[in-house]
Amino acid sequence: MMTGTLTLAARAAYILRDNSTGLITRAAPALYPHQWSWDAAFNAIGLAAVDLPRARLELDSLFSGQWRNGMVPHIVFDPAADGYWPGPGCWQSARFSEEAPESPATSGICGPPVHAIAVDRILAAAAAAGGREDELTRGWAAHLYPKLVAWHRFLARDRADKATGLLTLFHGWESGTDNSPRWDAPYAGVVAGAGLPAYVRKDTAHVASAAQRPTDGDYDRYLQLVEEARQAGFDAGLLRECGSFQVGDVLFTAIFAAACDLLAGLAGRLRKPDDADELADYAAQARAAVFCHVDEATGLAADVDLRTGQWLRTETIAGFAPLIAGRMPGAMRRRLIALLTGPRWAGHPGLRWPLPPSTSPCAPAFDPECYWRGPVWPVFTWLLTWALRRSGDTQAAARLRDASLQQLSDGTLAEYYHPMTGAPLGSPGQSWTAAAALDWLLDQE
Ligand code: 2M8
Repeated sequence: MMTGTLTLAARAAYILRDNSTGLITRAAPALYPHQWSWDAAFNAIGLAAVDLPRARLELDSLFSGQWRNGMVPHIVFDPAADGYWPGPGCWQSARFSEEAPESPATSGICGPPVHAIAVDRILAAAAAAGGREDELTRGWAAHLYPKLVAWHRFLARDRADKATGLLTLFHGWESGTDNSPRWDAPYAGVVAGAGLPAYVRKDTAHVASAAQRPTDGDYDRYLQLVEEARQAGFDAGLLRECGSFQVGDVLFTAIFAAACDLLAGLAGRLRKPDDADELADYAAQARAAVFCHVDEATGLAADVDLRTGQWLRTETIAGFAPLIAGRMPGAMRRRLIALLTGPRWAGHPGLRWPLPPSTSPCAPAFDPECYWRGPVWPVFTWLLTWALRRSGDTQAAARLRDASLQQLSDGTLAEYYHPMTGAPLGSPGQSWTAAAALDWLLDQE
């Protein structure tokens, strides 16, 4: 291992320790002082490389916020933290839904279901460590397993859209790619009502330039959707009737497919054959839905605006969803990898490093500085390397990992990066970026 590599690993481990409250890992030191659902899973993956007990604790504390209906909320709030808006007082989830726990306070929507991927990585790290840690971790996974199954059942029951098979989201935040241009058309139909309570944004105070964050108009619509969700008691049935934002998300569905495969494997090892069959069935249905939404013209998967039936064809990173779902037909896989490494994506000549930006530089909506509209997100690069390795494309995965480690070598471990200049953007010391770096650097496989 080179000294630079060791230094970066130490820096990443330091960031994860510094962002810890002792119970949870804050998604970022100031911008996001609470626990986010998919951040927690990625953080647990990074932690597994250095501290297995903390990796387990990370998911345990997240699942302490699980709702009675199985939903894992997109934020579990730290009562001691301040400085984030919209906080628990805005959501008031337990007041509007009997499904929500009184404590800890949580948001009322969910996030991408990457948790079974994290459990799989933690189990692998524990198996490599062997001995007592391995035994403890296997016991822990058996204990967490029913909660994971309840989460997956919630998604299959409440969120699978009957017409498309895609999982339905009622807020762009549920996708994790908040202001991505993939949602521009459906958001155009969200009208911020006159009765919207006055609010003060806090996020822009924590970044170098407000241009790196969503606009005030975006936030009005975000808040409008929170208001709608509260009025519907966060109930999917009601939101399907009246929600002004309803999309079938190919990336979320693909993540669900991959996570169901892994959870089915765990069910098998725990001798729960009926669960294993049920989960394998969810995986097959989700995967088929993703593959059915690959657009012949672009080769990318397209989300669907469920209120209009319109396919959303903007070239965003979510279009690579079939790679994440895995087990795609060979021709689809080859086309996607050629696209990913080609001039519309990681092979674009203007890029600082050959890494796929969140929106193609060739798309009219591309904005290299603004959040999910163009910058490179290292955690997403990690997800792609994980998927490529899973499908046996180890060389493509290694090239992305190496380029990403170059990108991270200044030690900022930022939330996202300018694709052309390589400048760090958003929050410095973002936990999931540190976690991705650690997993890449200390990977034993
Ligand atoms: C971002 O989202 C939050 C809202 O949930 C925000 O902007 O305030 C997204 O990047 C999301 O994917 C991520 O989980 C969260 C914390 O890192 O930040």
